[in-house]
Amino acid sequence: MDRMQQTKERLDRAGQAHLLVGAEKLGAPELVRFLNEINSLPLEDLAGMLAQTSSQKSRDLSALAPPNIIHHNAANSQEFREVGEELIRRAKVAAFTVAGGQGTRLGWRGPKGTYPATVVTGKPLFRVFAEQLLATERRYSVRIPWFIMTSPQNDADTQAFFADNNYFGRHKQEHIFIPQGVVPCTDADGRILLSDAGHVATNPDGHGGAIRALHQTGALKEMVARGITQLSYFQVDNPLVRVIDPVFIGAHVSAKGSSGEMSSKCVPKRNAAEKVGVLCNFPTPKGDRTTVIEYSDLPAAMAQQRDAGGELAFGAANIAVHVISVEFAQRLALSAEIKLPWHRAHKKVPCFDPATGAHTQPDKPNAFKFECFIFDALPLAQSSVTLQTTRMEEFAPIKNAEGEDSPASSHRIQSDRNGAWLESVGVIIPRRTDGSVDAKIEIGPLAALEANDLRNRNPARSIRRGEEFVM
Ligand code: UD2
Repeated sequence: MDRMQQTKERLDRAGQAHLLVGAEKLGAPELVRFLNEINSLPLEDLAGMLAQTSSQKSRDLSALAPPNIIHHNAANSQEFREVGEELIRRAKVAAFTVAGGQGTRLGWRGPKGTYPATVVTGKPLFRVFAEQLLATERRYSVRIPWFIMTSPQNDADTQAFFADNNYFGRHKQEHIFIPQGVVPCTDADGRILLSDAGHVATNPDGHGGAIRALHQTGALKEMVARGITQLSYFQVDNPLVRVIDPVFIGAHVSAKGSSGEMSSKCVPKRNAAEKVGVLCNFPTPKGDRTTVIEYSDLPAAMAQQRDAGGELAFGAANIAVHVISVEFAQRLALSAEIKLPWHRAHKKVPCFDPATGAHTQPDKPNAFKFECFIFDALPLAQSSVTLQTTRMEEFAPIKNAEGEDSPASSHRIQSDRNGAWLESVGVIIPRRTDGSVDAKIEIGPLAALEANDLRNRNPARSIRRGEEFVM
């Protein structure tokens, strides 16, 4: 049977026969490409994805409780640090960045990791992370592999950016790019949409697609072969993330009962309305588990609920920084029973009607996009730690062009953090009446990975109001 016939039958079975309407008008190479594209899609899963996502809103949240949070203090930090450092030194830890998102809110045309993020010199996000890795490699005399999840849309541009920048001075072979999968966008009836003649409208399958991508690209096998046991997972949008944090890694492997399978960092929510997921605890027959409730799913009454101390009861913001054990990732990837759930969002997706040849630029949502979220793996983890940190130290994401979580807000937090680090070694820092730092201060990872690293550098001086300062 030829490829066309095979595809037709598969589409018929999946109720998607409309995709081939007008396909006879495509040239031979376009048709081959189109058939390959269709055949690479998870067509058989679509009905299940639709059914599962239509019943999602009925999730019962009444048993949720605030999470058990570990707070840093001098004693446990040192203990965790020693455990984490030992693993880093023994080359057991890899970095893992999810960078396959479309970055539409920021309006940046290239991959988000190429965005100039730092306060004075405008270092791209990827450089900030690479320099942290380089500094960590030097400190522990080790090589740290960096797995970077891209999407089919931005993989080539991402890889070219690393090559053009000579891998930021790190060994080329320590960069492993893994393109994530895509899923088709559908209309309200579950019919797959075309973006153009011979092109299916698709989107990357969410950061939860990381587990599939790690497995299908052979990255998990490679980790096992290299003896890596822990993945330090972070999003591409946060220039203050600690790429490899020995304290967090140590806390994760010291989880009660057994070594942690998947752990998280959190910061206190800015206010009840902040658009972040919150970490929660919920009881299961197997004991308490951790979960993340996305802001859009948290009822307003719960979002505003206060505890006895007046703090938000559900106020542990998920900053999307995790340590994931390789063994757990393997279990998720290989088990037929455990699958991350799909979520769907109603979005505006430009599309093409092969019957009329018309392109539509919708002005209201016309399509469903499907995604999996990595934090849905948390409830599947048998052991998990939630470590609280502060927004100023570790969370200044760049998501929107303006307002909250924008380059401007990120710059303010970066200067506040860097100012506080310098103050801790005696530098005089100008502050506004609201306490924020009144200067633009940048400290590169090669100068300091944390405040303590400034002790030997003796930057003894003061910074003037409005000054741009880089080290
Ligand atoms: C995410 C969390 C939110 C909060 C916040 C913290 C979700 C759904 N929500 O919000 O709860 O914790 O982060 O900063 O995650 N990505 C891919 N492939 C994809 C989609 C996304 O690699 O298919 C990456 C993307 O490049 C980015 C990260 O995942 O690094 C976050 O994606 P997002 O912008 O969709 O999530 P956001 O910021 O709405």
